Order: sequence, then structure tokens, then C-alpha cells
Amino acid sequence: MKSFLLIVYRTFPTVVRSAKLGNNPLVKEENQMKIVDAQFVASYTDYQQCPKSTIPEYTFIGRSNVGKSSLINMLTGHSKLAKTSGRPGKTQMINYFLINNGWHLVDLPGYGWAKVSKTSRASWSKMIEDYLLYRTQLINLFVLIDSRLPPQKIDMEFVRWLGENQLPFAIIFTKADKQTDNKTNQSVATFRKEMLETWEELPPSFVSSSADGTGREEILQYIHQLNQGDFN
Ligand SMILES: Nc1nc2c(ncn2[C@@H]2O[C@H](COP(=O)(O)OP(=O)(O)OP(=O)(O)O)[C@@H](O)[C@H]2O)c(=O)[nH]1
Ligand SMILES: [Mg+2]
Repeated sequence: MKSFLLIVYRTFPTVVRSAKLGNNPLVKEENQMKIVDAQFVASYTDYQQCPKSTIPEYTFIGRSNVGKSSLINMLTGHSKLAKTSGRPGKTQMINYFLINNGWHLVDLPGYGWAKVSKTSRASWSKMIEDYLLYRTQLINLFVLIDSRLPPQKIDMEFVRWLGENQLPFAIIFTKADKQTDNKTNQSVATFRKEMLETWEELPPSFVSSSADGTGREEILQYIHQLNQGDFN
């Protein structure tokens, strides 16, 4: 018998998370998601400072340098909205972007950056954990995984923590332009297989490239469905 815990993955714990749509008809009426407006709101170091509005928010998390900020820019079509860098550790705070005046995208600092001191790693953990656990407007977390790498322990531990805390998430395999589709598909399959050793059900997953726009429509459509309250 396997010794590890079997987690029952619940795709969308709608009871735990509730947020209201904004009043903007643009969000509700289109069948397809179109980004007509994207604006930086502010950066915060504590979830309690984050906007008080109850509009839904979608948050990007993953290892430093995996491409979170670049993906936000790709999705919104604004190349300089979120700050990116070739050096890990660029994003340090909880950054809010208001989209179509109706929902938020949130860019978080990355985890697993070796050069960070123990003290700042602890404060990262506290800031992010509190945000993830207590921010009820958070409808769905996107966990970014580098599609070029074999499953990383830190990512597996993180998704496990999400499962234990029943946080809804989807996975995005990034930087697909850097290798062949075949290699990307293999990585995705390996990651999913490893997850199935501890999970009964797998979360939705996407493949992306911020360089060529791969995954843009699918990810936006997914957000659109969640904005419409379509949780199945
Ligand atoms: N080729 C390619 N490069 C990418 C892609 N996504 C990100 N990058 C590059 O990867 C580096 C890191 O990107 P960021 O978006 O800053 O990564 P991040 O996850 O926000 O990093 P932190 O804020 O440090 O946690 C930058 O040099 C980007 O240009 C992608 O899809 N394809
Ligand atoms: Mg960043």
C-alpha cells in the first residue's frame, strides 16, 4: 500500500471563495474574453492592504523566473504592465492589475530563489500564505511550471500545500517556445503522472509562451468562464 496521503482535489470550492462580478457589462456580455482595458492598481506587502472591492481575482504564482509577470503582460497585451527581468526575484510584492474594470490579475513574487536570506524567505512565506489563505476574492490561482524541467520538489510540495488547504488552482506550463512541442508534451505528461501519485483528480492545465502568445486564448477563456460563474 502506498504510504502517502491521497488528496481529493476539488476543482472549484465555490463555497470557500466568493466574489462578485463588477458592474461592467463588458465582462458579462461578450462570449469571448477581450481585454479592453488593463491598468496597474498598486503593490502591497500584506493581504489586508489589498483592494476592498469584491470583484474576482486571478493570481499567478510559481518559482522565481518561471514567467509570471511576462504571462500577465502577454495575456493583457501590454508588454510593460508587469515588470519582468532575466534575473530571478524581480517581483517582490503583491501587485494588482485591474482588467476591463471588472476583475483583477495579481502578480506575486516567486518562490525557490536560492539567493534569498532565511529571514526574507520567512517573510515571503508569511505574506504569500496569508494572502492565499485569507483573500476570499481569489477565485483561482494559476501555478506556473517551467515546461522544460522535470518535476521539481518545490513545485510538488507547493501544489500539495494548495490541496491540503483546498485552494482552487490550474497549472500553466510556461516557456513552450523554448523547445519542441514534443518535449513540452512529455514534460506535461511526466508532471501530471507524478501528481497522480498523490492526487485523485488533476487540475486543469495549459501550455503557454509569452514570446509567441501560445495559450493566451485558452487561459483568457478559462478566466471568462469563471467570471461568468461557470464552475463546472
Ligand atoms: N522565451 C521565453 N522567455 C520567457 C517566457 N516567459 C518569461 N520569459 C523570460 O524569463 C525571464 C523571467 O520572466 P519573468 O516574467 O520576469 O518571471 P517571473 O516569474 O515574474 O520572475 P520573478 O518576478 O523574479 O519571480 C525573463 O527574461 C523573460 O523574458 C516565455 O514564455 N518564453
Ligand atoms: Mg515577476
